[in-house]
Formats: sequence, structure tokens, C-alpha cells
Amino acid sequence: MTQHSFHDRLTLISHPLCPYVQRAAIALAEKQVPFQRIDIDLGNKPDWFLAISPLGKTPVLQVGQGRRSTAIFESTVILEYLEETTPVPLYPADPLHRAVERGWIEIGTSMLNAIAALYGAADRAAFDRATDAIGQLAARLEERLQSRQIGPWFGGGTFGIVDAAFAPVFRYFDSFETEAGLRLLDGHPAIAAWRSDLGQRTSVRQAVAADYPHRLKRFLLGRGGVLGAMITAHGGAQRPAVA
Ligand SMILES: N[C@@H](CCC(=O)N[C@@H](CS)C(=O)NCC(=O)O)C(=O)O
Repeated sequence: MTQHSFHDRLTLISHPLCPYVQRAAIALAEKQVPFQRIDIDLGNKPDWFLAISPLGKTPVLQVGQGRRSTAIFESTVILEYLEETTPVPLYPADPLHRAVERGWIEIGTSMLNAIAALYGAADRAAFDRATDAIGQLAARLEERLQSRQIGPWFGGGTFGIVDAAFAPVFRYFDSFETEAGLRLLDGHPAIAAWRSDLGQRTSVRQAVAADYPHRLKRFLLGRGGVLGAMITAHGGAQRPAVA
């Protein structure tokens, strides 16, 4: 392993709500690697960001400073770079287990895509398709977690890379439940236990700012659609009647 030099300053180019950024932030925190985080406005991408991000997406990890810096894009690529260059392994040592966990990171990505389809759904049919997709993925995940010999983490007793990849997924469900009364993960006890442990982990808590729930609510309302309407209706139902 080429050790990452702690003199190579790391900068994580971020967005306050981006779940893919959170994967990298959690991995960096678990590895106790210092880094600077810069949030950008994805609705108005700065030129310097477009120059270093070929896909125009966060996260980007900038290694080094100024002209001598190198930009790495795509969250899974960033995770693998960190794994190869910093202490505290998050991937399993065995190649077979490593391959399986890479597959589960992709399941996390599929879940994020289904979540995006859910909050982007303009009509009930699209909304139902998205909840079906989430339900199918959750069923597979529940099965996998139940078949584990030991927990509390995905791979057993040590916090690992699938934990870092899934923690940002569950943040959405926290908001769906609180803000819309939408409970999509009920009936999955192993997911519930894992989700609760992840929610208490310091690296996970610190991957977003304190105003994250408020920002996410604003974002979801701004998308309009079926979920936005549910949030509005739920807020009205929750508000005490004014005498
Ligand atoms: N496959 C990418 C996905 C990253 C991604 O979708 N980032 C979103 C924000 S969470 C983004 O930058 N969207 C801006 C855009 O697509 O214009 C990864 O894993 O890093």
C-alpha cells in the first residue's frame, strides 16, 4: 500500500445534501484522515468546479494543492483511493468478500436511484413504481442482514465500507417518516437495528451539518410532486388546530 502522505492536503468538494459526498466524508472520518470540505451550489456550478469535475457531479476529492493537485471523481473511486492510501481498512481483506461488498455498495446506489425516482415522481403511478423498487431492494437487504452470523455492522463486528455507503441512504427514510409519515422500511427488523446503529455512529452524524433535515425538507418540497404534497399534507395534519 502506498501510504497517503498527510502532507497531501485533501479537499472534498461537496454539496450539503449529497449522499455520495457523505460516503467519502464517513470513510475519511473513520480513517481519521483530516480533510477540508467545500460546499458548492449544484444549481449554479462554479467554473473552477466544472474544470476539475468531468461529469459536473459531487463528490470530487482534490489531492494536493493548487496546480499540483489531482482531482478524483466518482464516490466509489474515491473510497477505493482512500482505502489504498490510508490506514484503517474499511474493505474486507479477502478478495471474495471485497467483491461481495462492492456489489452491496451498488445496491446502496440502486436504493439512492429509487429514492430519487420517489421524490421526483410527478404522479401516483411513478410514485408507486418507486416505492415498489425500494420495497424489493429492502427485502433483499433484510434477507442479507438476517443471514449474517454477527453484527452490528454489515460485515460483522467492524464498521466497514458498506456501512459508509448505506448510512446516507437511511437519512432519506428518516425524513420521509418525520416529514411525510411515509414508512417504507417497516417490517424489516434487521434493517431497523442496523439503521439505528448507523444513525448513532459519530462519523455518520458528522457527515452532514445540523441544518440537514431542514434543508432536505426544503429540497423535497421544492420538487413538488406526490411526495411534496404528502409533506405539505402531513405538516398540516401535525399542526395543532388554532382555536
Ligand atoms: N455516480 C456518482 C453520483 C454523484 C451524483 O449524482 N452527485 C449529484 C449530487 S448528490 C450531482 O452532483 N448532481 C449534479 C448533476 O448531476 O448535475 C458518484 O457515485 O459519485
